[in-house]
Parts: sequence; structure tokens; C-alpha cells
Amino acid sequence: MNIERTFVAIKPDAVQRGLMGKIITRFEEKGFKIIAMKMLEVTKEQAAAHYAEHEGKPFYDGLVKFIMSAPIIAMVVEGIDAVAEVRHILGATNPSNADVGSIRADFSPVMCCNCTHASDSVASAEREMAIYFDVEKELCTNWKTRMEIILDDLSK
Ligand code: FUP
Repeated sequence: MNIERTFVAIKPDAVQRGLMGKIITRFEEKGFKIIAMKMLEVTKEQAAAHYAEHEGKPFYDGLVKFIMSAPIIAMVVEGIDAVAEVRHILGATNPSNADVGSIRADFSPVMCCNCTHASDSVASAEREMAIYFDVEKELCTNWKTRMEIILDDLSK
């Protein structure tokens, strides 16, 4: 099994709208393991690092302003094929194109405020985790979810 870690953020719009619990529940109910989570106010430096690939694009200034407009919830989520699976749970960047049942389809009215972010590759996940977490100290890895215990038992 391909166990991966990915970086997830619940964005300011979702925090302000009281959607944190509903969004976290989607990852837990699917069987993913949340191994780090904190609320924080994104600094200019963190926003610039996170969105470096978009610098110079027409929506960049708005994106940086938005991510700093209220707290976010930063998370590290672990599980089978976590990078692709978590992005599937989020849905397409533009909520109009997102599959029904995805977070963005269900909760986002417009692309600028699409409730969540998740890394698009294992390399991006490692880069993004390091922007928001001290990866050596802040990841809680020494425990098992019920799903991990079930899979361990089945493999014996
Ligand atoms: P995603 O990987 O799905 O988070 O999407 P991107 O990295 O392409 O974009 C990051 C954020 O920029 C999106 F969540 C919304 C915003 N964005 C726009 O506002 N306009 C665009 O044309 C593209 C992205």
C-alpha cells in the first residue's frame, strides 16, 4: 500500500463560516489519519512561500490577501494515496467543476473562496508542510487509527 502524507489547509472563508468541523470530519470519516493540526494566522512570508508558483498571475495579490484575512487550520493528513485521494475529496479548484459531494462543490460558491487547499504532489506536500510545521517536532506519528489496526490484523 502506498502510504503518503499531504498538507491540507482549511482556508479563511471556511473558518469564518463555521465549516471547520464538517471539513475535518470528511477526512476522518474516509479513514485518513490527521497527524498534525493547528490554527494560525498566515504571515506574508508564509503566503509568499505557499503561493510562489502563482506570483505574477492576475489573481496573486487577491490570493495572498485572502489567505491572510482570517485564521486557517493547517493539517498534515496521512493515508493510502493521500495526495490524490484528498484532492478528490476537495474537488476541482473551480467549485463549478467540482464533483457533487466534494467539499468545494458542497460548500464553495466561488473559486476565490474554495474553502480548502491540498498539496498536488508528494514533493509539494513536503514543501508546504515545512512552511507551516516544524516537521521534526510537530507531527504525531506514534499512534494508530482503527483503520490501521484493522489492516495490520488482516495482514498477519
Ligand atoms: P488548487 O491546487 O486546486 O488549490 O489550485 P491552484 O493552486 O491552481 O490555485 C490556488 C488558488 O488560487 C485556488 F484555490 C483559487 C485561486 N485561483 C484563482 O483565484 N483564480 C484562478 O484562475 C486560479 C486559482
